[in-house]
Amino acid sequence: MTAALSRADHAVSPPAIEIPRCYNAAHDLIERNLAAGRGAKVAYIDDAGRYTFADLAERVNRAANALTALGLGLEDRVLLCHLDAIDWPATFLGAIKAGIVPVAVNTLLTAADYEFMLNDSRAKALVVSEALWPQFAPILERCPHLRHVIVSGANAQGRLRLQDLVARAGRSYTAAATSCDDPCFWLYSSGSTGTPKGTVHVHSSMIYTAELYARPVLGLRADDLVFSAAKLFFAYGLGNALSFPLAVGATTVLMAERPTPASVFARLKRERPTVFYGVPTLYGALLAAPDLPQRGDLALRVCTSAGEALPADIGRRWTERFGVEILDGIGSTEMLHIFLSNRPGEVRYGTSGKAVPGYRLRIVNEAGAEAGVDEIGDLLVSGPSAATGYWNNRERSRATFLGEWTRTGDKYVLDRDGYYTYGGRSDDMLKVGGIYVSPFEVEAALLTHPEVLEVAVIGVPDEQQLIKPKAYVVTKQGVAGTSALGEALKLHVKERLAPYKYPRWVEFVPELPKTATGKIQRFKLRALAGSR
Ligand code: 3UK
Repeated sequence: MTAALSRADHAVSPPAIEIPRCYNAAHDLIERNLAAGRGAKVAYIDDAGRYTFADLAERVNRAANALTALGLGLEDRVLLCHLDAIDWPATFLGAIKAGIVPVAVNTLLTAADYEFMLNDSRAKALVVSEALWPQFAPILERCPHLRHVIVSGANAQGRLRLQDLVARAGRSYTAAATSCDDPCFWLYSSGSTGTPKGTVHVHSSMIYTAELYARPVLGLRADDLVFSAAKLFFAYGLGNALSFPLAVGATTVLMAERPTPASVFARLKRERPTVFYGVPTLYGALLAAPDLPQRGDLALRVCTSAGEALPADIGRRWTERFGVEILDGIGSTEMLHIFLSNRPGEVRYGTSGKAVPGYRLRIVNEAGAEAGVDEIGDLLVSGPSAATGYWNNRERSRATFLGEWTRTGDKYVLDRDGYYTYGGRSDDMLKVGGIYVSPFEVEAALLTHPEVLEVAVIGVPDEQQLIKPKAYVVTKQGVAGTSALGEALKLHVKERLAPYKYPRWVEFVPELPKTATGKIQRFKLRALAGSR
C-alpha cells in the first residue's frame, strides 16, 4: 500500500508518483518509516517528550482501536480540535488508518463556529484538548449527531478521557482497505459570505504534496529537523509538520503555545531545527524582537513563508541576519499545500516564484482570455492534490472546482522570467497573519454594538506592508467617535469572534461612500487608506 517514487524519478520533472488503487494514507506515512528501519528514530518532539517512529506507530494503532471500539467506522467524521502535541498526529492518523475521516479545526475559534462545524460535518465524535473545552461545553447539547465527546488532558471534565481510551486499546491495527480516492480528512475554509466550507481531501492528497513540493522544492530529507510555527490544523502546518516529515522520515518539533518571538526563538535555539516554516507576520515580529539570536545560535538551512505575501523587505532582512533564504510560496486549503514557490538559490523576494513541477497554472484576464506577460488576471491551478469539493455546498463547489482547474481567488502577474507576483484577492477576503478573515463577519460583529450605525471593514497595510483589518465607523446620532469608543469596539469584536479578527484601527467618519443603490464603495475606502 506504500506509495513509491518510480525508478527514474530524480531524472524526470515533475516526479512520477505511483499511488496504488488500494491506498491508506496513514498506513503509508507510518509503514514507510518502519520499513526503512527508522523505528528507533525520533519522529516527534513535543512540550512533554520525545516519541520514536515506533512509538508513533503504536499510538496511531491505539487511537484507531479506540475510535473503532466507540462504534465509529468508514466515512464517519470525528472533529479534532487539539493543540499541537503528539496526540494530534496520533489521533489524526489513527482515524485515517481506520477509514474514519478526521475534521481538523482551528483551535482559535468561538463556540458558535464549532457548533456550526459539528452540525455541518455531522461528526459522531469530538476529540478536544482540555484547554479548549470551554468553547465546546455550552454547545454540545445542540449537536444532535455527536455521540462521543473525548477530552485530551489531565481532567476530562466528566467526559471520556483520551489517554484512558488509548491505554485500554490494542496496540496493533490493520489499516482499513481504503482507496486512494476515498475521503481522508477535511479542513474548513472560510469564505467571504456565509459559513465555512468543509474541504474534502482524499487519501492520495498528502503524499502528492510531499513528493511534488517538500522533497524536490524544499529539498526535505530524513536528516532534517523541522519546526512549523503554523499549527497542524492549518493546511500549511499539516504539510509542514506531518505529511512532509513523515513522508521523508524527518523529525518534527511540535509546540502547543501561541507562536511569539519568545516561544519560537526558544525552540530555534534549543532544538536547532534545520527547517523553519512561518507566516510573514511572524517573520516581521521575529525580526523586530529585542533579543534577536545570533546566526550561530541557530542551525537553519532553509525557511518557508506562506499564508499571505511575504514583503520583500522582511525576506531580505531575514537573509541578511541569519544567512538563510525564506522561500515564499502560495498554497491553499483547496490545493492542500504549496503549488507556486520560490526555490533555494533562485529566490526573488517580492514574488511567489515559479510553478511547482506537477502543478499547472493559468492566469485569465478580465476578457476571459489567457493573460499576457505582465498582465494581471485571475490565477487558476491544476494539480493532483486538489480537494474533491466542499461538503454539502454545491454552489461554492461549482464556483471553485472547475474540472481539472481550481480557482484560487487570487490576482497574479507573470513576468518575462517566469516569476509570478501576487496582486491581491479577487474577493473581499483578507489574510491576517496568514489566516482568512471575512470583513463582513467583522462588520456584522461591530453592528451589534449599540452605538454603531454603519460600518465598513477593509484590509489596510501596516508599517511592515502586511494587511490588517481596519474599520470605518459611523456612530449613531449624538454619539462622539472618541478613542475610548474605538478601543471599546475592538474589545467588542474580540469578545464575539476569534480574537485575531479584531480591527487593528477604528476610524470614525461622518458617512460611508455609497453607490446610488446604497452599496458601500470599498474601493473608495481603500484609496483613502492608501493615500496616507
Ligand atoms: C493566500 C498567499 C500570497 C492566497 C496555505 C500554504 O494559506 C494557505 O491556505 P488558505 O486556504 O489560504 C489560501 C489563500 O491565502 N496566500 C497563501 N499563501 C500566499 N498569498 N502569497 C503567498 N505566499 O490568497 C490563497 O488563495 O488559508 C498556504 C500551504 C497550505 C495552505 N493551505
